[in-house]
Amino acid sequence: MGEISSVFSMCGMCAVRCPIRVEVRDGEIKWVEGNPHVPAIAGALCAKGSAGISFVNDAERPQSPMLRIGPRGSGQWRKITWEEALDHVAAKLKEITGKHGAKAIAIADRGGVFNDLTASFIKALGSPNYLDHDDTCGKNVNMACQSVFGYGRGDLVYDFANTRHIVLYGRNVFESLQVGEVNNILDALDAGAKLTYIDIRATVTASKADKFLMIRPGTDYALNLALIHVILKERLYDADFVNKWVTGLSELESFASTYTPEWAEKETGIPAHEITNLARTVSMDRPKVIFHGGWMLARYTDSFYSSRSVYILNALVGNFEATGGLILAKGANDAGAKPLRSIGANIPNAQDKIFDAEMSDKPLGTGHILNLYKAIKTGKPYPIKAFFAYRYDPIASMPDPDEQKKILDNLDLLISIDVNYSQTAWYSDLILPEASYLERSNLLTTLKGKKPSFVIRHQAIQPKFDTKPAWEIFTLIANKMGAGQYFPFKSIEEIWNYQLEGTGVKIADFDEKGLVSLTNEPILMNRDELKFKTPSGKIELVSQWMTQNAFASFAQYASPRKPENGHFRLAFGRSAFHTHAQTQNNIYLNELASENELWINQGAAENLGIKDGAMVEIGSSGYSGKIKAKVTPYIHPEAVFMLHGFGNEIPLKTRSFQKGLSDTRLEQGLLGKIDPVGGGIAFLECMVSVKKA
Ligand SMILES: Nc1nc2c(c(=O)[nH]1)N[C@H]1C(S)=C(S)[C@@H](COP(=O)(O)OP(=O)(O)OC[C@H]3O[C@@H](n4cnc5c(=O)[nH]c(N)nc54)[C@H](O)[C@@H]3O)O[C@H]1N2
Ligand SMILES: Nc1nc2c(c(=O)[nH]1)N[C@H]1C(S)=C(S)[C@@H](COP(=O)(O)OP(=O)(O)OC[C@H]3O[C@@H](n4cnc5c(=O)[nH]c(N)nc54)[C@H](O)[C@@H]3O)O[C@H]1N2
Ligand code: SF4
Ligand SMILES: [Mo]
Repeated sequence: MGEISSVFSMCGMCAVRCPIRVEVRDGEIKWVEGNPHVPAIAGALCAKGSAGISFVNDAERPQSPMLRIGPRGSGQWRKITWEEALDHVAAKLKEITGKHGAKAIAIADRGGVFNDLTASFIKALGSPNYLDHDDTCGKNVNMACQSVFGYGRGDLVYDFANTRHIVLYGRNVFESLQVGEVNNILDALDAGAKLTYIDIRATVTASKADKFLMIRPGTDYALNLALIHVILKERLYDADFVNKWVTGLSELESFASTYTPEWAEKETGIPAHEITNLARTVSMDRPKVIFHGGWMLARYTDSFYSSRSVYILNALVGNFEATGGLILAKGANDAGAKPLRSIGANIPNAQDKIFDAEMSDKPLGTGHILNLYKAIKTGKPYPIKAFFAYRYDPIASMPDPDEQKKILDNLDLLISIDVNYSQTAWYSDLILPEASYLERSNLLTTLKGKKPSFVIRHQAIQPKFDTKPAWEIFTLIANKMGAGQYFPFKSIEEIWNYQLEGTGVKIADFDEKGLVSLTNEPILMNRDELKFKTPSGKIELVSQWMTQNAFASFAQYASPRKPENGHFRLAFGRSAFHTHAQTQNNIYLNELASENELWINQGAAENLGIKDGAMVEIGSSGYSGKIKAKVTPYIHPEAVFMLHGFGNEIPLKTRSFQKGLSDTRLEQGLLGKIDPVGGGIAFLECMVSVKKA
């Protein structure tokens, strides 16, 4: 038996990418744990991270390039070599660009710290059409944050470890989890911080909260308007901070004047005294207070404004760049270091504009996935004929899969680059299988935060199957397409050296800990010299950016629709055991949670004669399916809830095939329903019928 070697890398079982340490012997993974050198991780992994070894060894994932030989979605494939696959891609792309130009190619990925590769690749092909998945995740929150602070959601980090009061709106931190964040929050709670949790149902996070407030679905905006009302009326805000850094306070004051706690009680179901009390309690702890709007506020048609109200509350308690508050994530420049060089640094920008640059009725920003679908469907403003879904599964992550497939049928080429048979891969013309995260290296990246560092995902073992890392797949395609000068790399080490040029850091510097810290001390701006990326350089309660785009900065509250009798609003979310729709087939995780069930309020269930554990039929215009009921007092009577990602329709994934029910199938007719300002998809505007099966 050979020696055990230790490799530092990054987990890939979800998009959090926790730093890990991997033990390898004789080319096999023997052990994976959280990187012990990272204090917030300290060796810890979640269940999904621990199941990573079984993912690597799982044969129920694509093992070589696969070319579709039957109709789309038929599951008829031919295994081909990489050479054949690349020739096929190049031939098809050349045919398409010959007719329609390079702009007929689009690529979408899940976004995140490695997207320099994807964005540079599409630029090298001469197309402006790169987009990420954010319209299905945090887009409204992101846009709301930008409108207030000028910074995006991802530019700010939460200093949980040092805070005094955490207010979470459906941010289920202990199940929809990030290991480091969980540890920091637990430490803060041990040190006496308070946790207020607002959700339509009692989650694990609710069970750890000092105060759980069950809210009527879709009414968080009403709650926040009342909190703002009390904070302004009682002058509870941080006057020094606000006077110095916030503009538009008097406009906010007159806007919020009628939104009293008593009014909000009728909307939200949360007693007025609880609202007043929350406003007063957080004010005593400011600025060490965090209002976290999570992602789930971002699922209704007014979510931009409810998210905006969360950031306004953060501004009023003056927590920006304060210990225990919201901190601007610092990068290499802030640490006085040279940033990693972008792969695309020397690639000229495409001459054409992105597909929705000039579309009318557009939400803030560009690169909206539903606008891409519009272009694919109508050929306007110009035809999009080739689409790469890289690390992205739109068919599983957006409403109404059948409607999506009809739109995608307008493409001449649909390629999925994935580690799984995703729903989108299954409908593609070609699957290019990426090596799993333990079998490959990635580009280096910067972990921004109070203490920025460069981090590495380092290959631990050789690929088990005929798969390749993304950097190599994109390099090979670029070469076949005559754009090889922009991707001249022969190995990942060449890429790393290119990225590190001028930084003074060497590849070997990552060996000891898996990361290279760029500072010893946390970097905080002087609170007297703050900078905001808004046009005025201040926190803008009345946003110039929104005004320029013809959107109001404050929107009157509109009460969400109440479901009819026997109907409920369909809510969804995650468990600690699964990542979206991608892990249900994992041997271990499947054992932990193999099906989803329908949470339904006890009183509502009694009215319908539904018993706990009995099968129920859930229906939604023309589609219906059955799962078990979980009857509980701990969910609001207007809503039912199920875990996302179940109801797999791909027979090759035998463990999860047809287990549980898919929430996206129930979201009939919702493709196209968005928040008109932020652009996020309004998944929760979905009403379903429920009856005994
Ligand atoms: N284990 C695990 N962790 C994950 C992920 C994963 O797939 N698995 N995914 C990651 C990603 S991409 C994301 S975006 C995050 C998501 O993180 P979160 O947004 O924290 O988690 P979710 O589970 O999606 O849903 C949160 C909650 O919103 C509640 N909710 C629904 N409607 C309302 C409402 O009107 N008001 C309020 N206040 N609450 C409401 C739901 O009941 C649910 O409990 O999780 C991340 N972490
Ligand atoms: N109905 C409903 N819809 C939802 C949600 C919901 O809860 N309910 N959640 C929403 C949210 S918050 C999000 S973030 C999105 C998530 O949906 P997506 O944005 O599609 O993201 P993921 O499902 O995390 O991953 C996409 C694909 O990446 C693949 N993948 C994973 N690791 C790798 C890798 O290393 N390399 C490559 N090439 N591929 C990899 C996975 O197999 C998967 O097919 O869905 C959104 N849509
Ligand atoms: S949260 Fe869990 S699955 Fe996600 S990266 Fe961290 S250890 Fe891996
Ligand atoms: Mo997400």
